[in-house]
Amino acid sequence: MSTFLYMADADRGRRWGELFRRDAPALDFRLWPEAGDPAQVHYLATWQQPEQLAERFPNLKLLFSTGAGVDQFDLATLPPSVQLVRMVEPGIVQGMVEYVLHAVLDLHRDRPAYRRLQAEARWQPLQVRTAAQCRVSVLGLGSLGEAVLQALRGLGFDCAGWSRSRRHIDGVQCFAGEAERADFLRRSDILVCLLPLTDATRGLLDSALFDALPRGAGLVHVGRGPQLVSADLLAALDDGRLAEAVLDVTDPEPLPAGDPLWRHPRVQITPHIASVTQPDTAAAVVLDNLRRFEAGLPLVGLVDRSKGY
Ligand code: NDP
Ligand code: OXD
Repeated sequence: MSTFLYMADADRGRRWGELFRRDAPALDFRLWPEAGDPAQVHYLATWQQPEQLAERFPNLKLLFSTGAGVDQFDLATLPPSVQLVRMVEPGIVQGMVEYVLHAVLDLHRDRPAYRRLQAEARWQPLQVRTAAQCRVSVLGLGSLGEAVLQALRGLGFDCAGWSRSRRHIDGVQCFAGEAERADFLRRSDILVCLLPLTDATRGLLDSALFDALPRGAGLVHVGRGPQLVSADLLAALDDGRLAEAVLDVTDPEPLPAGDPLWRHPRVQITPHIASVTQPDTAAAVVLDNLRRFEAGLPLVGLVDRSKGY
């Protein structure tokens, strides 16, 4: 009998267990540390790559990330026989859509400025613009970026997206690759980062990128902390190149109490909660992937090791 080992948050894991026992009773679902016979562990779901994975689980076939990102895995040390699958499930998509819509609307409707005005008991209307007058741009057109753009488009924002390869999304101006990056940035009143962390995206949100945005742009960063050069962000906020920043991810995490980002009046921080995998929808997607694997069909969310995401 194959074992499916769940090695992440125990509360959510218990719910995965109920669903697996109900929908895949032939599978031996186990919650870490009750791993059973390690040689029977064919499937593993985890957020962090366990040390000595190959030695501990010599017959592992599929490794599921319990998150959408896989930068926490060391792809070089994963045996070639193990396929890595990231989380592509409706619950995590919905959470991200909610977070980004909230952040974009907050910036678009000048809520940070009104909070500052209220703190001074000042009644001062600012110019009201409609969504159609606000150009929102998303870095990354994957499962999350595309869903976010469709929701923003539904609210009437003027939308664009940027990816490595050419994508087509109805009603969204799609840009691709380095050659089109400057044009993309130039039309970004609010820039949302939803890129995976790779060598190519580390440090991408830096002074040069902020220079390429319209003066006074807003930033919503929900990708990964190391994509942002914090000192460059603080400088851009201080000299007015950027107006506001909403950061859900930082480097390091947790952000140390003394970090100047915490106290900057134009920075809003949340502790990497933009979106979280939801057990019910995630378990259904993983079970479907197991059936696909058995049938030799392509897996949903299979990581391309050559690209790193
Ligand atoms: P996907 O892998 O589905 O999509 C990634 C997108 O980024 C693709 O469009 C890809 O281009 C593009 N991309 C990657 N590298 C580059 C590059 N160098 N230049 C231009 N475009 C690039 O990822 P998801 O949408 O599922 O998730 C995105 C990220 O969101 C995750 O990796 C994670 O870091 C973050 N995340 C954050 C959460 C939070 O709570 N803050 C929660 C969940 C995820 P192409 O289409 O050409 O391949
Ligand atoms: C994820 C995350 O990648 O939580 O799912 O950031």
